[in-house]
Amino acid sequence: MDGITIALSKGRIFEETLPLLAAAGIEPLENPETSRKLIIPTNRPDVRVVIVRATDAPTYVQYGAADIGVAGKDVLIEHGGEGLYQPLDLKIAKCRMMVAIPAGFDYERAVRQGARLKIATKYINIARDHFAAKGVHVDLIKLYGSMELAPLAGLADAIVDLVSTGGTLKANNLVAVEHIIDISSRLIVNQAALKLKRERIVPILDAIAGVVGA
Ligand code: PRT
Ligand code: MG
Repeated sequence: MDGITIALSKGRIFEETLPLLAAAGIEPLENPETSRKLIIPTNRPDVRVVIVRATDAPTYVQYGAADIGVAGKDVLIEHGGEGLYQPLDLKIAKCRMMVAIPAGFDYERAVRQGARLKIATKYINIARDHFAAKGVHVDLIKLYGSMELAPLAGLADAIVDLVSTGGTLKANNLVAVEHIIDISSRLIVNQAALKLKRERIVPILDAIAGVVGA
């Protein structure tokens, strides 16, 4: 496609990216929460938005199926960032990657005693690096969602997950014991598209940089 394709996920990333696109003069013509369309036209005939799963945004941009996208730092670390230019921290969809345990589990003591811990997470790479740096032996159990359930159901001793308000941990009687990394979403750009469609992409990047204060 000769125009510009922007990959966004539904929910918080779409909502929080809207004002940034508006600053670049781009307005999607439909709301993905109510429309079932996966390709959404915008007020600019040469710009369209494709709706992808949050974890798939880097893949679409890496292979050039989208020129630009938005992805959480969590998703980018797990993906590896190959083929992606990451010019801007958009400072949206902010949260923290944490280790959490069931209330009452003496995590510090287990770590001190060199226990081998079972950790359930969607973020295998982040969790592996974190526990390796601490010298803690872990068995990582890959999950695709509802990590909070794992310690309650006896699947794991602890989880590595994102926390924003802390409400989900609290509702499930879990407590955060370690902060791994602060997370926000970044703009990602296909490196070849940036060269080939420079005169169209750079003004969009500049307008967004202007509103995020970069
Ligand atoms: O939901 P789905 O399975 O479709 O995909 P997804 O979870 O990957 O997408 P989405 O839209 O939920 O998240 C997109 C991005 O938003 C993530 O990649 C993060 O970078 C960012 N983000 C910011 C969050 C949160 N805050 C967040 N709180 N992503 C997930 N959560 C979840 C968290 O996993 C936990 O289950 O919300 C729950 C905790 O929230 P609190 O407010 O109760 O602490
Ligand atoms: Mg989600």
